[in-house]
Amino acid sequence: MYAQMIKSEATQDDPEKLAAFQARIDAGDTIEPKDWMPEGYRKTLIRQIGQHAHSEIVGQLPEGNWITRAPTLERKTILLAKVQDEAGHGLYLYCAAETLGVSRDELTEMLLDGRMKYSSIFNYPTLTWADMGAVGWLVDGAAIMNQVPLQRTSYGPYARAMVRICKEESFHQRQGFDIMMKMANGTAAQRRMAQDALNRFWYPSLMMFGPSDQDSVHSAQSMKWRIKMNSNDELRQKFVDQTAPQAAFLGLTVPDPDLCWNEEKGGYDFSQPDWDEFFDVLRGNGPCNTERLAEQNRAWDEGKWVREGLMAHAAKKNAQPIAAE
Ligand code: BYC
Repeated sequence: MYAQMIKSEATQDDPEKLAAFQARIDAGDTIEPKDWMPEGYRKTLIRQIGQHAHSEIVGQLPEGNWITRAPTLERKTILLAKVQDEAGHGLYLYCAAETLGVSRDELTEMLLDGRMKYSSIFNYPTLTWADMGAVGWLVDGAAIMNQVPLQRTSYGPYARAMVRICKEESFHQRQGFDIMMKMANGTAAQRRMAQDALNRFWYPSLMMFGPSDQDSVHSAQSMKWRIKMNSNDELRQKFVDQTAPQAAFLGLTVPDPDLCWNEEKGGYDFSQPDWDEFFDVLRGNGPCNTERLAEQNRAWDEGKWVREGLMAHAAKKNAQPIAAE
């Protein structure tokens, strides 16, 4: 739907303005909210930043699931802080999207009624404590791989939000790897849990980078506008190259019999995820889609009185005459 809208509106832009805009992008300029921009550029940013913000918010659910069951007080406080960080990332990103003329409420409503997406990864359940390790190590690891280049994206508010997010995500990845180290070097039962978590999260993590380049609808235009800095397959390859040696260091086996170092290309060969499963999850048929959206809707409905109270308070305050000095 967005793709269609973007295409039709992009053609309505003045060709001279479009050429000048593209020249700015090609010269490495940063685009700021009040600058002229093609309607397609604005809409693509709203889609991508909004989807990213929603991912941060929905991403709190699988980890929030383990806050009350973390094995030690230290692990509990660290996990609590991580989940709070994700909420913060959502806020930075919603603020960046708001500079494009869409309100946070509008974005939230589009998430809640299914018009906007969030990352496929969060439709998978977190079944054991080892999953907290796998999520930090693999999911945050994949997020960083995608987000570090986005610090140089062409839209200023998005690039600046990404700088702060990346700093925090790096810490998240380390805490996940730390949990995996503890489990992988623990008892036989802990090692089994660590391996099981890797088995379940490996392919869903590869899916986070989006469909293969040949099936990616938006990559070509987004890369031309520097909204995306790399293609989906490029980032997936970098992720596998970084993560496979880490799995070996943990003494765990990546659940891919075809994974092997290819000297000639200077990277690993690996099996692709099941793309039918990926598109099915996007259509709403993943293991947790219904549960995640129901939870977001419940939180939104239950928070209504708070939002209304705050708005009424703000309106009353603004209506008060300013006291004379
Ligand atoms: N999940 O043309 P394509 C995180 C959709 S988590 C769901 O390649 P694009 C976190 C795509 O939207 C990470 N949908 O699209 C970590 C499009 O559908 P629409 C969040 C996906 O946009 C730990 C269609 O498939 N990060 O931060 O060029 C804890 C065709 O794809 C997915 C970001 O969002 C997917 N995995 O590339 C908490 C980073 N992949 O919209 C939180 C910013 C594809 O036409 N986003 N689709 O209906 C991006 O870099 C890009 O949007 C993507 C997709 C690489 C994800």
